[in-house]
Amino acid sequence: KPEHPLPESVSDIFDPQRWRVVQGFDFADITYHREVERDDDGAWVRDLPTVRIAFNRPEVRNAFRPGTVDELYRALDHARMTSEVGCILLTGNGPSAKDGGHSFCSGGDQRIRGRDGYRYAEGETAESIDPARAGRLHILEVQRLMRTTPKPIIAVVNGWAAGGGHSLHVVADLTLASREHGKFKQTDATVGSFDAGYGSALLARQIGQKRAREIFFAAREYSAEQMVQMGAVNEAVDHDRLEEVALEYAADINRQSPQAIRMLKFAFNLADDGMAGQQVFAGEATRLAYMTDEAVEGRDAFLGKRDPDWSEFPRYF
Ligand code: S0N
Repeated sequence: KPEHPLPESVSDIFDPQRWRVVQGFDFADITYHREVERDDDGAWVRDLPTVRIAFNRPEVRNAFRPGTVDELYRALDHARMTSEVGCILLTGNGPSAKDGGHSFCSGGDQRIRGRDGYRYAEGETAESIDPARAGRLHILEVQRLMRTTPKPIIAVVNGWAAGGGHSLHVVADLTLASREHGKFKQTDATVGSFDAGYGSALLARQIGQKRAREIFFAAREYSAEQMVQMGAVNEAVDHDRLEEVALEYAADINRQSPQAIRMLKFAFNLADDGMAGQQVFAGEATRLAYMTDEAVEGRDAFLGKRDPDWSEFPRYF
């Protein structure tokens, strides 16, 4: 039986009894936990199907720098490829030890954004930086991975969702937000950036053009309750119960057929993702088709150098 000691607490609403650290990673800017069942002494009993990925830079309202985005991508991809995982919670650790502020994510770390378009890691200069990597807005790759991961992702907004952090909640499949500390503000235009992809266009699909334009153009602050009323957030939850309620949503999702959830997620994405969305949905349809006797007959006929015999397979109508 593997030993999974109780993890260190990483946020005010994190219950170490319900999680273990996912091993094999050495993350600096995020944390990655797997839901577990433990006995009364805190000993690990078994893994459960939900994972928790969290920004871990509360002193800068969980802003992401290039290394944060690399880590986020790796954790998400690991969750995507772990068959037993059914649902992913994306959240922020904290509150900040400096001033007690709560944050989900405040987007790109503005301190490392150079006038030359580069994003600098600590210690890098214009001379030392690899130009091929330096200008990448690879948070957009994370957004695409969130869309193509065949498992629901729940944004658990425990504090500020601002700028690129606001976009991540938009891209997530569901959003739950702290009634007391969940705050939403699309600051892109304030700092001269603009998520002209999912962050804006998908938001307009979700809540309508007028509201989405208001959020981006005026950069006002909204509460969790206001976002629920607009249809951008599923539920505003008492702060103390936020992760518990998120795990309840995840448990409901995990009780459903994985195949049905996968097909539904990709069906919801299809129209907005255009031909790329069609491709992802079609890939799943092909996977299912390959499991039928009809498809096996096609393969066997080719390998047997004979004509396929379709006579046993009805033309469903
Ligand atoms: C979130 C806000 C509204 C919270 O306000 P509050 O509670 O008054 O806290 P502050 O005192 O403002 O903040 C506390 C400390 O945290 C630092 N900080 C906060 N956000 C960031 C940030 N995004 N980058 C760097 N530092 C941040 C504050 O400076 C403060 O530090 P101290 O205590 O030392 O003074 C408020 O903080 C706010 O508006 N934050 C900025 C939100 C924002 O505009 N984000 C960027 C928006 N654009 C994007 O995200 C696009 C993507 C992007 O930019 C990007 C993506 C990947 C790679 C690079 C980039 C890039 O282009 O840079």
